Amino acid sequence: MKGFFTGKLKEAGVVLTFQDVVLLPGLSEVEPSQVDVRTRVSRNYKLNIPFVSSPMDTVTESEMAIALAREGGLGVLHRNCPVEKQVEMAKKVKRAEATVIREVITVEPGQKVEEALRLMEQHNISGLPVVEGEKLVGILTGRDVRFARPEQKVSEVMTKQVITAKEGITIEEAIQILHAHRIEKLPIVDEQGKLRGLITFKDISLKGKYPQAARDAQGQLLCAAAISPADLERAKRLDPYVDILVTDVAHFHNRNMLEATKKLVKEVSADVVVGNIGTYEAAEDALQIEGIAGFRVGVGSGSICVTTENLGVGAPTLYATASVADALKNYGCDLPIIADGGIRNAGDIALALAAGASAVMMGNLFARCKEAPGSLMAIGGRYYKQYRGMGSPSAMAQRYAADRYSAPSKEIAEGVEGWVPYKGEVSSVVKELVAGLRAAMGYAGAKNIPELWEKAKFGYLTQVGTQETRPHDVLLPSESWGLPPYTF
Ligand code: CPR
Repeated sequence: MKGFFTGKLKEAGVVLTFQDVVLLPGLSEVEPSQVDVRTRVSRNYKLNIPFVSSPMDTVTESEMAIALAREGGLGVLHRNCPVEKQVEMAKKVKRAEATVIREVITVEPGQKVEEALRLMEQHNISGLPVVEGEKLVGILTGRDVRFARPEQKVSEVMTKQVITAKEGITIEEAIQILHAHRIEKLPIVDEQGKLRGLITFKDISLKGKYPQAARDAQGQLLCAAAISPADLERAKRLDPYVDILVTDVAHFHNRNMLEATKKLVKEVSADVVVGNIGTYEAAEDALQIEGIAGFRVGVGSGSICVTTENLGVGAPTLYATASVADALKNYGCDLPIIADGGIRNAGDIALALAAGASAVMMGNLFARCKEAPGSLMAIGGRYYKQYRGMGSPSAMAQRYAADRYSAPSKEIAEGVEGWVPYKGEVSSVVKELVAGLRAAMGYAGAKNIPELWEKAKFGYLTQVGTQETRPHDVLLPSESWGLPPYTF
């Protein structure tokens, strides 16, 4: 008998999305507050919360990356800008809080006080080491410049007797010196008196303020940046300043992308996370690239995405995660998966993790935050932030990310641009999502993410059943009283 699944359609499998399934409750031996949400985001890096922000120009620049890393997550700096700007953003993240700052901003003794003041303001710092070549010859503090005239030379007002330390000093020793001399900055110098780094009181005190932060081995905040596999130059320029490079192409399962990444991985020292991919076969092919450090998965689920609507193509994030996890298991590979696109709340995060992801990437939920670069706007008495897809006409007009989408699709928008409700600081959004995730993992009986992979059981909802899983048969105060959304 001929039916719907005839001919080529016989091969059509069911492609499940977040809204199609539930996590079934399981025997729990932990309270939600005890659930451990720490994870691995790439081969060599761990996070304290499984959240990554999307590389989009209305989501992640330095401010978001700093705020999210302080909470224990990771920001991926967008690439819709010249490489210089992206490198500057990465440096800013690394400088935000370091035990020892390596990229020290300095002045020369012959420069004018006004130039030094400008540098201090531009980088939001309160003092500058003074160097002749690489040799430390003084330090210019807030106290030194307070009564100085702008046209004076730095050498006339700087403090010449600088308290310094040698390489290898511990934090505790540094605190003692800073305290004993009532100073805020401690330059690190080598045998020849050359400046090698800087320890500041501000950074040390911030470390205590954000104990949850995701940090590298030097105590600096973790930082990732988006690249195109075809732009080796950009990757190499970013490599010294970031821990992770994330390929940022809508369809990574493409011969050119695979070949270009093979070369790229050999040329950089950062972890390279590849994506986006959405199928078992794509994971198999990506696994042929030696040295990759993780996968970014999901095609067409993003909240600003019209790829599926306009082109009829997609591998929804939940399906993509489960497919790639399956491939990695069968190939005995334990690299992390980042589930990317379509996450609306803590429930979707729990589902993505349960399907095999180690972390989730979110654009929409983080675009709502104060730290996102999008503009803030009041509409009808409420605040909203701008949020746009990287394949939206306006983002593509900015040129740099246009190669995220293939040549013909540049004429077809693959994304939209709009507004999302303003939610305040990243810290409060993260707090709410973590609380929800812990509760969901508690229901599933999992005390950590690897246990969730093992224990999670999914249930499939019918379309009619989905209605029952939402509030129903009640008039909600947020709905228009004139038009009740549900019939009684
Ligand atoms: P949401 O969190 O908004 O649902 O999804 C964000 C993800 O959408 C991004 O991390 C990226 O993978 C994807 N994305 C960004 N711009 C896009 C366009 Cl124009 N089209 C399709 N996907 C896009």
